Amino acid sequence: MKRSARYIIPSSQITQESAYLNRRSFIKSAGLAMAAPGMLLGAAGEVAAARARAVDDPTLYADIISYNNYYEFSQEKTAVAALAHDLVTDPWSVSVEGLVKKPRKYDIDDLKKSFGAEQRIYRMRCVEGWSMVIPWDGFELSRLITEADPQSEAKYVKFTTLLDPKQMPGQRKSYFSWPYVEGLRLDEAMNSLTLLATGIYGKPLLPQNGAPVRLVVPWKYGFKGIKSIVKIELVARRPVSLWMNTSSAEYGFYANVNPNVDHPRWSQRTERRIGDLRRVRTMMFNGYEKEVADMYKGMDLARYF
Ligand SMILES: Nc1nc2c(c(=O)[nH]1)N[C@H]1C(S)=C(S)[C@@H](COP(=O)(O)O)O[C@H]1N2
Ligand SMILES: [Mo]
Repeated sequence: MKRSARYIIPSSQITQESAYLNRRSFIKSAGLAMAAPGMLLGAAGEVAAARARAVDDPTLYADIISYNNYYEFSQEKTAVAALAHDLVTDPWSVSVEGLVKKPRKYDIDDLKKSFGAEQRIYRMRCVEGWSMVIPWDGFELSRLITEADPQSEAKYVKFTTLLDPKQMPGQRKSYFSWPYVEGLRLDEAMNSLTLLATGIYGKPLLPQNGAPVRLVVPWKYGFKGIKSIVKIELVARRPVSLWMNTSSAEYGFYANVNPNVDHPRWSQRTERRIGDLRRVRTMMFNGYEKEVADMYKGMDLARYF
């Protein structure tokens, strides 16, 4: 697996286990053991090491695959994995269409083969106030869009999840306007942080995480990360997402992580990292301000929420 150095959170390692071991050897080799003598020995040392763990260490794989938002299956996070277990993700195709010169329908295996995968460790902040740090495997969406060769009128990208009420029990309820739809401005879609993910921790995506391919936009609230994508369309007009349709006063098109703009029903100042007890401060653009703030220059972020 290729690893790209640029967007890896500096303090993070691949697994919790190796993170722990690496830190021990780092502490030893850097001669820091004197500063924290308890860290290298015994139960007290384990506790101290756990405390020293940076807040940006990756979330345990077990948590990433068992605590999910995927309303097509259930609104109960811990019920999703079992209900999604048998989702058929192969054969699967993703069509790239709309205002492009080279529309194409990719078979999922072709898509993976053509674009490969690199690892990117990103924070994910759900609009509900919890977060994870996920080591994704995927590729930059910009490469797929470039391949499709957008026409000049293309200004937005619209994404659509599989519609299949037979497999997706949540879609048999009409409370939401299925299928799940999301959208990005074309420049957001072309930003090098934006990924199409096909794996986590080096393993193929599981259905509960959006197999076989899902969107990852780390500076936006998690709901923008649409799962199990079947269609990517270049369009001229701003798409209306499922969440905008459901409650336009609560969920806007942009959904940029912003601790200064409250959700109408709760504050967005802090978040709870799954696996940690205490809440931490939520960062502007989820900590990716340097990479993305330019795209929103001059915009009133409370209005375009
Ligand atoms: N199709 C679809 N995509 C979806 C959702 C959903 O219900 N349906 N939930 C979103 C929300 S609210 C979040 S926080 C993330 C959760 O991703 P995860 O379960 O892989 O952590 O997926 C997003 N993508
Ligand atoms: Mo979410």
